[in-house]
Amino acid sequence: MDTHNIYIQRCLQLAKNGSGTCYPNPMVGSVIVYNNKIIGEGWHYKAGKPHAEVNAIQSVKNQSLLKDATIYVSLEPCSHYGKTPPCSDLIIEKGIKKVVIATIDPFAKVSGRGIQKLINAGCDVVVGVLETESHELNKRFFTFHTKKRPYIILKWAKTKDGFIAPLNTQKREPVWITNKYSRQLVHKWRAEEQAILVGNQTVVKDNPTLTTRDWNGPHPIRVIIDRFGKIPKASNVLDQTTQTIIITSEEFKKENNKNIIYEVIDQKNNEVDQICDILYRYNIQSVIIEGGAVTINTFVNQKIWDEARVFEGNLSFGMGIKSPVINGRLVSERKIMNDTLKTYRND
Ligand code: AOF
Ligand code: ZN
Repeated sequence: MDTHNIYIQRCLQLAKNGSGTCYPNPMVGSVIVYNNKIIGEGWHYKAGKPHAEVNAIQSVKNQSLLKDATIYVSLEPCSHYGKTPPCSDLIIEKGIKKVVIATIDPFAKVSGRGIQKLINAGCDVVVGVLETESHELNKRFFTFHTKKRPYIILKWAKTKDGFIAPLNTQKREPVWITNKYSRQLVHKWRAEEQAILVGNQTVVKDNPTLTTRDWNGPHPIRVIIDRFGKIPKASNVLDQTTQTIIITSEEFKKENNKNIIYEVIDQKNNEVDQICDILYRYNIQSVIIEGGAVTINTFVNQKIWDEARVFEGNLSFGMGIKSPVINGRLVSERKIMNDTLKTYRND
């Protein structure tokens, strides 16, 4: 393996220490190498706290070595005064002359400016080492900043005979297709994303809570598409226990109250675009869409999704609502007891 790859690999590994704490900032790691030895390491732990490069530089005991060292970082060093001062200034000030970067920062205030500052100061800059891996690590952050919409994960469960739900269930509770282990995994997934979105029919038929009650993690923001004011007042999603956004039409908009906000879309413009714009406005970097068929198909038909996680349970319905069909790249397949989980990417 190329030495640059080895050190960037280490940056990516360090970056993951910020998982779950550094949001909405990306996970970033940095190492400082002198004479083929790592003399300093750091990562970005929390938004508002020092960036990876600052921590790596501070960790070097003999600061006089810095001027002959190389700094590796998994994201372009920043050039702006955000919650912290620019990392590219610090690198220049410390006299570090070689900088190896995995990828450009997609954040508009930085994007290329950090690299330009370093080059202008006479640094030798290499960009693009393990770029794909670095994008993958921060797939939500990159999608949010480059596509101006959240990273979209579609999730559904289908029966052996290809149905997502039975026809006309009268009861206001879900019919479980998958086993309890798969269902717990979904709660873990919910804790990993910033928002969870469903359509009104899922709320009407299943009365879901859309929380992470089977997992120890934060609840995502609930987003309900209810253009025609169909969801009953007593729905669990209206219990005000966690932040909820109801996307509706002007005529069905209600007064906002504790934890429930109404957002309006119109009939004239594209529905998916309007939903994405609202989520972007709330700085939601990722959303898991859990149904139902109509909502998932709306995103699938417009090809606006990034990842699909599809369970196949052991049950058959004989008839029912057909599972969505996607045209994506199968990236993994595994068993969860008697369920099969397939993951697809839309790239
Ligand atoms: C870096 N190194 O470790 C990270 C960077 O509000 P601030 O000051 O924390 O800046 C946040 C932005 O800085 C964030 O959106 C992203 O563009 C960049 N993150 N940059 O040089 C780091 N985490
Ligand atoms: Zn920075």
